[in-house]
Amino acid sequence: MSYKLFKKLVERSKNILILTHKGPDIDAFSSALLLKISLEEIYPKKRFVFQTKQSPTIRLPRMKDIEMVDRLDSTGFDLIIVTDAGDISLCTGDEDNISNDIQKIYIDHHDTFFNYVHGEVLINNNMSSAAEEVHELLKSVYGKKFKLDEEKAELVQYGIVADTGRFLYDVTTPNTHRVFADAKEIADVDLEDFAYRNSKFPREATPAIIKYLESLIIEKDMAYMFVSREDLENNDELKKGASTAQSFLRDKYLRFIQGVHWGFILKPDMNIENVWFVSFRSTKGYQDVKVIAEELGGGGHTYSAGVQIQATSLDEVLEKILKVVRKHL
Ligand SMILES: [Mn+2]
Repeated sequence: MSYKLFKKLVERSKNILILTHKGPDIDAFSSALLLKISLEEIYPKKRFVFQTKQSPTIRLPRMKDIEMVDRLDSTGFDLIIVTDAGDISLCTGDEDNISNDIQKIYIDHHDTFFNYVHGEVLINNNMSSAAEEVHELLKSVYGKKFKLDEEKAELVQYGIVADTGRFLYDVTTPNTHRVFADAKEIADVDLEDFAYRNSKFPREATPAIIKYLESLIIEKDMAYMFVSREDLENNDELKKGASTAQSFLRDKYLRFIQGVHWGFILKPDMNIENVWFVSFRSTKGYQDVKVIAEELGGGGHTYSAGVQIQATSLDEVLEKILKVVRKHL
């Protein structure tokens, strides 16, 4: 199966490029770094390069192993391994130079599946995190040759803790705890400190947070917030802070209002005209937002789902969403 194919493909390659998704989160960095430093130990004669265009927002072990680039470039590589994403389109933009002809392996854990063409390998056992996927892959393929040291053990824990919300989310399985326990035995990560550092956001996001909050509308037990494309286009400060504001309010505000259990938050795609990102969040025992996202053409999980919608104006996109949402109110 794909574990065997992974080994075969790595063994016949000399120059291996490791990539992860755009706007990498902690699990993306942790899984890619874990893979890179482990494979380097197992194959000292091969070259492994991990390219990204952004650096982590918190300090991670072996961060110096990240090659920061302005554009991703696969020239000179004979294999690409992607972690925490199931398709190259999630990793690259127009400025990048990634060849279609190079063999690709995806190590992912998300529910979204793509169409795989000849020469593309997918490893996805739907685990808690890409870090857990990489750990299980390496352990299974390389046995004792894959050894957790302090740095690797920390990366495993950071990836798992970040993607399970400190084991709160349903993606946590008994195996997640086993992998975590093995890593914790080698290096003890301070979870409280990590969670605190990981939930920091830049103060520059404040104007965008205010803008979003001004838009807040509550209907029954559902709340939503939005900003218009014009708001962001005409104000650089808002434009810069919009993504952070959106994720902060989505995860820490929306469904914590008394009487509210679910809702959505809307953000225009500033790269593609007429495209909007909608993120839904819900609470156990209340609305299944996956159903709503699917009805709109998107997908996700019961309590966390999303969709991209095409619409020429804020009014139009809100109308499209609310038409579906109100059926469930
Ligand atoms: Mn992940």
